[in-house]
Amino acid sequence: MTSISAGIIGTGMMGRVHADAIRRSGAILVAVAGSSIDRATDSSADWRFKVPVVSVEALLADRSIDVVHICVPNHLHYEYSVAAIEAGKHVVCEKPLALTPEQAADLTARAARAGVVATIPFVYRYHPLVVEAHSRVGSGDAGRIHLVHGSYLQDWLSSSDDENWRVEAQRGGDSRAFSDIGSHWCDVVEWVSGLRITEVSASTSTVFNTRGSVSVATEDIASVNLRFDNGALGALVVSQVSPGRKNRLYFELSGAVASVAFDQEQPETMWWATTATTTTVIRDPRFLSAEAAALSALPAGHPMGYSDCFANFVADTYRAIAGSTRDVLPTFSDGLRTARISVAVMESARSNSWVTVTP
Ligand code: SOE
Repeated sequence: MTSISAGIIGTGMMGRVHADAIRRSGAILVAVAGSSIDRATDSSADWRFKVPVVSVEALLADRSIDVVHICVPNHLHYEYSVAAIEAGKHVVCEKPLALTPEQAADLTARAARAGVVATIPFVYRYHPLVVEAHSRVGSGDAGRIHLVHGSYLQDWLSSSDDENWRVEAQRGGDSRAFSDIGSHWCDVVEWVSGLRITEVSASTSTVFNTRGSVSVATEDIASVNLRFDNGALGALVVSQVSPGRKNRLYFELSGAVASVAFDQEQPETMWWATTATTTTVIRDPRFLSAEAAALSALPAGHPMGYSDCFANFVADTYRAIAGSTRDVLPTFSDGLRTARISVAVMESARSNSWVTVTP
């Protein structure tokens, strides 16, 4: 996989995460670009390795670059993705794919027309035990799923002093907490269960109307009831103001035969239970499905985590560029899917009613 050359636009926290994953995949990180060369040089200085800093235009014009990773604030995702696709690049674009479902649909169509690989980092699919849950539920081991519930809680915006571009609707989009992290939860539960969310009934709350000097209209909390296409019910709580919860994505599925639960912050174990038995499944590749074992780069007892699932995702994107695509890979159409769910959630909160998610 060493023949792939990558460039990154964006030098914030996610730019750094992508840079690590690119290097771990064995690809060459050719250059990085940011909103200004000076700022990009400053912010990439702590990446622990030197990457040439260039302008966005120069990065897109560089014929040696096969794939562009877009890690800039949300309002720039559409513009840079269009430019990268027009430049003939494969694209990895951070989520949310765009600020509206219309833009997300347009990007999905453009990528398909151009025949480029276009992926979105719904990386939690790549925890080996999430793949194990997917494979057990997909084989029918849990029986028909009738309940899906959980939460995604963070605390990095718990104080009114906590500021970030994500809180501003202009740069982050109309939905913040749901779009930023609720989208991950919906993606992972739809993937694991094989079900589709058909309707949502949501309430949202903005705990701090101002943060520092910024006035905030985007939601800190979303509480969402769900209906799935097989008749299953669900419930999701999303919050970025839950002290002590750092990045806790938790889901639990109950089926006719078994239940399964996973906590992103404890990714070395998964809970699997029937009415007669309760099991803590350990990430030991010797006892997992072939698909889950394949993502388990380390033996049991050598903890894997967030950066490993991110590296698995980037390596899989590059495998697709090299011609072999696997079912797990989240593409722009998955970004479009979650954009449609986000819009339904926001509409439901506004109208105080159940809203159908565009299929
Ligand atoms: C910030 O909320 C953030 O970095 C998200 O943007 C990521 O997608 C999530 O994985 C961790 O939290």
